[in-house]
Amino acid sequence: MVDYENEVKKYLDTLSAPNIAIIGLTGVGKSSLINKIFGNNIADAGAGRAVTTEYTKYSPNAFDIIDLPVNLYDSPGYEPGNEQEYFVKKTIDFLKEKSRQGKKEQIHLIWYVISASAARLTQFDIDILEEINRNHIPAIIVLSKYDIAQPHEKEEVKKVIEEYGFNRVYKIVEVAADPLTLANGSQICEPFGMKELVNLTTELLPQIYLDAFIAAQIVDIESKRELAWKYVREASIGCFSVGATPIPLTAPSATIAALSYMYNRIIVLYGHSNRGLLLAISGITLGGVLTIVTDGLIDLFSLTFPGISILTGGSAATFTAVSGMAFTNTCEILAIEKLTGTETEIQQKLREIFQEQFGKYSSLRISTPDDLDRMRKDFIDNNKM
Ligand SMILES: Nc1nc2c(ncn2[C@@H]2O[C@H](COP(=O)(O)OP(=O)(O)OP(=O)(O)O)[C@@H](O)[C@H]2O)c(=O)[nH]1
Ligand SMILES: [Mg+2]
Repeated sequence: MVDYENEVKKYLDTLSAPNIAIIGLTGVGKSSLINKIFGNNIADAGAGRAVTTEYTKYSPNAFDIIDLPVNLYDSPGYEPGNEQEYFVKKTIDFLKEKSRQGKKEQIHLIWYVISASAARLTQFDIDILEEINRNHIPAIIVLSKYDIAQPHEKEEVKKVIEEYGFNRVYKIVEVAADPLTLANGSQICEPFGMKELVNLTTELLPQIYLDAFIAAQIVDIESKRELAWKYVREASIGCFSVGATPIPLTAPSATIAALSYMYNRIIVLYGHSNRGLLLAISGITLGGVLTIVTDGLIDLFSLTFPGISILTGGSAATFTAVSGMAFTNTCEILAIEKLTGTETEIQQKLREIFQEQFGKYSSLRISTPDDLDRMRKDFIDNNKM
């Protein structure tokens, strides 16, 4: 019996988590941005004065089912005109100290947040941005509160950014993480710019941090699906390589173990999602989900390949890909749909969802790696949410 809970945790430990610092004046919307991108209200957002007073690393929310595989550092709430030099020094010291601690600890990316409605850059912004540039730390300038900025304010802030040449060194993205609420309780527009920020971030982060970052963010489900495909593809292609271990159908636990790395990678991708898998299936851990799903796999094997007891090459690749795609779809469904009922009912629903998804692909056959690559587009497109 595979201990999935433990397997998921062990896999999480192998992921390299990027260090992202979110820097900007107090009230520009740093916490709101963090909450929108990583969900679960992990950051303290609020109107009023300096909510955050030190460079703080956000610790995972107590309600989180798995640790957030990203380390977020939020800048202290600094108000213009108030001990400016002290705060600039504090920021520079923080960045230097992190960098001194080595590659794993250094800040890998900065989201530098400026309120578009401020129509200007403060000396604090300029000093910090220049320091970041001198230290060659990748950064993105986030123009926040774009929903309430007047056209002349937007123009003004961009003009100043150009005057200092920051537009040549930094990408700029316009966002509204928490648009203004009207008297009738609705927001003046939908939040925007979050996906753009996520996409720019994936362009700037070193490769080794991408899996963790894409798993941690919750605004770009398509990028999770793209990555899930990569995991499915790698596992399936592995079945063709010379000397690949056959998947022995006769030993159920070995069968599942052979595929568990792929399942772990996929479920961790969706552990943080719009609603969070935890909200979707109350009381069941990620390991529990895996156990329920994989318990049903043996029966699905024999239905797909009647009379075969050892899978090798094409049939192993087929089974790996079909179960991997079905599992990805199941995770996506769990991430947006809340399963309700008693524990037994929830488990039953979960089994049914997986079986239905498995059925969608079970007539596919893969004989060569090319067959697999031909399936990619359908998988990515057909099931976009
Ligand atoms: N209109 C509008 N308001 C926003 C937006 N983002 C944040 N706000 C509001 O701005 C206020 C401050 O937001 P926070 O996210 O707490 O700002 P912060 O940068 O974390 O502030 P400190 O922690 O004090 O440094 C809150 O009332 C938010 O609702 C936005 O995109 N548009
Ligand atoms: Mg804050």
